[in-house]
Amino acid sequence: LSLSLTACGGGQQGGDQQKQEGANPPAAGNVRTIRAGIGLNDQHPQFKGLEKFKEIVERDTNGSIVVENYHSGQLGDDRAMMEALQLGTQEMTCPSTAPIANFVPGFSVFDIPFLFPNEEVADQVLLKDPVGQELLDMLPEQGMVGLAYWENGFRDLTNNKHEVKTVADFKDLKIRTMENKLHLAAFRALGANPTPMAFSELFTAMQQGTVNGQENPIATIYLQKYNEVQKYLSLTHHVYSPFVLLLSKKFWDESTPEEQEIMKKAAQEAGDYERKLVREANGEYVDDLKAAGMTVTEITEADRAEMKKVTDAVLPQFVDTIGKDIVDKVTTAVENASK
Ligand code: TK8
Repeated sequence: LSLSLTACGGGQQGGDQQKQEGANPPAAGNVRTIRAGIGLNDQHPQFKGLEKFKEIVERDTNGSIVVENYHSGQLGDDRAMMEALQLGTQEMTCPSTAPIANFVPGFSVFDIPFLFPNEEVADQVLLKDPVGQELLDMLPEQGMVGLAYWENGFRDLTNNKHEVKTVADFKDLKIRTMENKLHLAAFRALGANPTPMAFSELFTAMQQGTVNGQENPIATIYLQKYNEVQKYLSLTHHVYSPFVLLLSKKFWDESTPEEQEIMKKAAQEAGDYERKLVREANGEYVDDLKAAGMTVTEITEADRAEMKKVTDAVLPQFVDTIGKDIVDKVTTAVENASK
């Protein structure tokens, strides 16, 4: 077996005695399983990222940690899965930061509309500025460990009533938002009639007309086939949603320092891969959505500035909850990265 592992593991480890010893398979009783669940389906880059994470972790721990991936809300919605992580009855999930803010309010800093001008600035703030790690460090207190930032992406608006170009067009749209107070307040300020709802209920809600609009990145809109129930797509890019790959603190604490290191590195590497796939997908699918019959509307810079002015007005009431310190650090990091 040691021979075949060497053969699969690549030649570069060939003469390394240390590594070969490490390649002994763990005793059967020591194998621990990470059950990872997400709300998106298995076509989404996020699921492919989880498959990459599985590949790396199983390889580098020589199978002492096994990863089982579940999609489409098979293990529950974002809130239920995070609660299961806290209880230690599920090991991994990868929600947007918006629902994480119900557990660690600081994450709501990323719910500030029109905060990031582009993906490069998002990368700089999340992956390079210390404030990204500072926020992840608040998770263990809530029974979760943040292994890495992944990407959901810039969110765009769809609806089934009329084209949305300007602030005035939001009026009376029944928009599903994530379960997040800042998102609710922002859409209310824009004149819409927002309803918070779990992602797993969204498709049916649009189909049945409980809501007539929603907002998510292009990859989600296309891969979840929202074009079947939504006619209008507006490229608002109103919020950038990071994902955080979360592990239950229980599983983390039961892991050796070597395993922790492997999981952390795998989370980052799989995240780089996922981010690349998401960006390709978000670029690619607008034309496919047009071809599928959606009306795609660009937002002018002037109209986007008008939207920002409206949503900026709700921010003061959230600063204390998020933490002024975090808001200042993130906005400064955005300014520096935008120079
Ligand atoms: C999937 C969600 C989704 C998010 C949402 O579980 O709820 O709209 O954007 O990607 O995390």
